[in-house]
Amino acid sequence: MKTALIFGITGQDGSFLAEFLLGKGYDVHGVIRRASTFNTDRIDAVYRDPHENRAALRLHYGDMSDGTGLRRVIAQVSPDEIYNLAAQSHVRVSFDQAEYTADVVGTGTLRALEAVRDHMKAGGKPVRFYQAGSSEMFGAAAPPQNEATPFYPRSPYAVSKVAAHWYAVNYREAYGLFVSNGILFNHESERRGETFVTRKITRALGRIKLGMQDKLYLGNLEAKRDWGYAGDYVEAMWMMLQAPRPGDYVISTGESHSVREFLDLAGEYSGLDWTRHVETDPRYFRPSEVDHLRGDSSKALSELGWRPKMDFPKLVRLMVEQDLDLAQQERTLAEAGHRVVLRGSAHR
Ligand code: NAP
Ligand code: F7E
Repeated sequence: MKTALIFGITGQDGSFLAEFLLGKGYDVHGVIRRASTFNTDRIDAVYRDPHENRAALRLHYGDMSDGTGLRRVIAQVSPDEIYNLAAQSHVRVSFDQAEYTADVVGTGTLRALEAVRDHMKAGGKPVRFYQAGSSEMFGAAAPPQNEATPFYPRSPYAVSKVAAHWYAVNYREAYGLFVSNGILFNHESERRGETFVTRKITRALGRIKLGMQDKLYLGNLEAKRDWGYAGDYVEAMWMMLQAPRPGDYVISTGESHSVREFLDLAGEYSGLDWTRHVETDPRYFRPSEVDHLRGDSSKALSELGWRPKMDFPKLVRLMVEQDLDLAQQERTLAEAGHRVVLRGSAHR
């Protein structure tokens, strides 16, 4: 039985990956941040109280800004595989919190790699390391983007991911570590954070449909993204660590759509004319935007046998239906006198 350690297990991808690895019989350990409120919603369904069961999923406190803690967790868990998914992952927020983003995303990755290097040097068992890279690293480079496309990052987030990418490459070349970079294009799901544009849209349309909200404020509707499904993408992460050699892989659908096209389809599935509800708010514009991302993942297909399973219309439908259900639950609560807070538009 293999042991995996996931940094960022409470995030969208971390939760899908934890379920995927548990399904494969892994012992899964995850690092969570201390927060004043519970932050494990996405993994609660697979978490079992360790007092009651021999739990296959165990959680440890840690933070990418705290190298000592990361070392301690790695020594204690002695994992076969580490997945570094932890990040301040919001591009717009990274302009407001640039130093913090660099520390967690860039230097945080370096801390984890240093810990792995020392762990193995001290006689720990070999560790395979997955680094969560991003299509944002391509930024202004023209589509289609593949592993040979030069990076042209357009935000502090993207610059930090480029640093993390090159740290990973360097530790592979300098110390022979098994480190793979996934260069993942946008991937969404019913668990996507509610401040990313797809989920912000489907959450709002669900509430608008049920009469709980009237307006949705958005930024640039012309940006194009290559949107896939998170459940498909975590499988690619695992495949990279099962390959005979480490490498860097673009993971994408090969199709791009604008935010406007996402709205068209989501509006159609919700039975709403979105143009009557959406307004532009410049606070959601970015100081420097990424206009068009469309990936070419033929290397992942030929070397790993990976291809996406869910197409764009299915993804949009899944998110719309899920968020209509959620809105229905909220309305039921509201009608029963509970206070329901609609947060969507207050955030980036
Ligand atoms: P996400 O939902 O924002 O999750 C990020 C995770 O990182 C959460 O578990 C978060 O913990 C944790 N985290 C944040 N700051 C941390 C810190 N200082 N120390 C330890 N953990 C910290 O992101 P995601 O969509 O699952 O993405 C996973 C990874 O892939 C990220 O590295 C992201 O940048 C990258 N990526 C995502 C996409 C995409 O389209 N989703 C595409 C390319 C790359 P809390 O829950 O406590 O906040
Ligand atoms: O924006 C535009 C916005 O925030 C997509 C992260 O997972 O994927 C994600 O980064 C587009 C941008 O995702 C709003 O300007 C318009 O052009 O959903 P997003 P992102 O910036 O592409 C990459 C691959 C990552 O690695 C990141 O971690 O939509 N947009 N109006 C808006 N975006 C937001 N968030 N909110 C708006 O109101």
